[in-house]
Amino acid sequence: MTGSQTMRLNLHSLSHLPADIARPAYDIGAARIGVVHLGIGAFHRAHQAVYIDGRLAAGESDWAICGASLRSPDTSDALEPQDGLYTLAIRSGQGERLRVVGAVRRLLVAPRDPEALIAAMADPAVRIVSLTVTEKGYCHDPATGALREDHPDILADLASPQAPRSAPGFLVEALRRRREAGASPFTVLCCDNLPANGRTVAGVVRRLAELREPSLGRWIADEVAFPSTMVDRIVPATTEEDRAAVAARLGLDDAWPVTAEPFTQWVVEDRFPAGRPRLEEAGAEMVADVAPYELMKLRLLNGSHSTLAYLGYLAGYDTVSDAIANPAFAHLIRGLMDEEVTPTLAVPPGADLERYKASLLERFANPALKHRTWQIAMDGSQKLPQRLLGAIRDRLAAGAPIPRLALGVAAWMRYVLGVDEQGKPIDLRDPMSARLLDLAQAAGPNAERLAPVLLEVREIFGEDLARDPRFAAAVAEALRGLLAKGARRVVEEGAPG
Ligand code: CS2
Repeated sequence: MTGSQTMRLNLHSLSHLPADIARPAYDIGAARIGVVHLGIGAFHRAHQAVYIDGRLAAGESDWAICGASLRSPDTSDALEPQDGLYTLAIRSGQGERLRVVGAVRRLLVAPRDPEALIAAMADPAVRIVSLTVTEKGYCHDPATGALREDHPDILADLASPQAPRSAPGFLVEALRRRREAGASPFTVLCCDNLPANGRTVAGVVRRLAELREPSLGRWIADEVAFPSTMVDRIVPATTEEDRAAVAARLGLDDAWPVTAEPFTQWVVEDRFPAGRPRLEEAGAEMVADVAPYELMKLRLLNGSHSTLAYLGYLAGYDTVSDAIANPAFAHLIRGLMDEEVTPTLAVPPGADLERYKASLLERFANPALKHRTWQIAMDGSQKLPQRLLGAIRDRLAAGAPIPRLALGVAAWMRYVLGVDEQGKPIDLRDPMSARLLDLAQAAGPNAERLAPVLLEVREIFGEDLARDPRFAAAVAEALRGLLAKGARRVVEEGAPG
């Protein structure tokens, strides 16, 4: 616990910071809002906001951020008394660097006042609306990318379009207002780990607009840019321990610091008709086509992450670094990347895949991060398609084997049973958890029943994969091993096949 006597981090106390803590080196009061960000969680604050902070410091004062929470008010409530300031703790085996970030100049809580958020997005000074609302926040079908027109939030947004709940609902209503006012649209910048994220969000937003008003759908299709992005930085959820450690170094309380690894990468398609900050000068890569970067990252980093999360959790490892410290886990992940994923990738211009993969293993091993396997295991139904199933489709099309990719999918199935290998309940967090648990528990711990029942979930596996006998056989075989021997033994004995 942090001491209740300690002063809070905010604009007044900033001057009390010890000299070794980096802080905004610009006139915070002069910064004007140019970006509205939906989903002001830890990832945004450790990633995009840091790039923007760099541009504010360089004198591009029109690009400060108004951050909105679409669900829980907790982050906004923590940062409001801090004038939007928070600490970023960058951690590695070599130690920790702290930096106070000033880019977030205004905070909004959408469910408390949806109108305030729409008005902020409709302000012509805002030229970018960026998003990190997690995969499930787009209300799309994970297998096809199409808007789920039966999603409860989408139904609610169609019934009360002026007081939306969903991210697509806010985008559509704010864009409608801008069109009505004769203002030019903002650029929509998706920063979530979705495949072709700009294109996917464009499809969802256009469809929702069309359902409201066909001409609005056409206007959005013609006028609004949705550049795709690849975002990368490992940002574990903040813990009480992190809060206490940061407060001890600041000599001030920060109710919601964020922790991250040193590595950071942002590859952005350069389509910003309404203008943008010079992100390239803050380290972002502005490119014509993000697709090869995105496939590389989603399949190598996130695919390995999800595989490590399910197998690692089942094997009793609390964090990614604990799991990867077992040489058999590191060997499995290296094999997954080299043998099964790399052949499905196009190498991005100038990238060195060998170096990239070696650096991923080092990043996973970062002992200072404490990135919980349970955290990464969340929302598997939304993550598997782009992380593992895309590579599986490419491998099957090439007639190539998939033992390690199938083991990742089987580990997710074993996890969805909802009890760990010691018989203790698993806190399964997934928007589809009720249905998945029902299906899995009815099938029971039997690979011949469990695998086919879960493969029938079309939102995850699509029409094609469920019917592919090679896929079904590989998953069932891996699942048999997991149920009979447990995850640790399966990994230590070597991947099946
Ligand atoms: C992780 C990602 O939680 C997860 O599912 O795989 O958040 C991962 O840490 C980031 O994508 C890294 O850029």
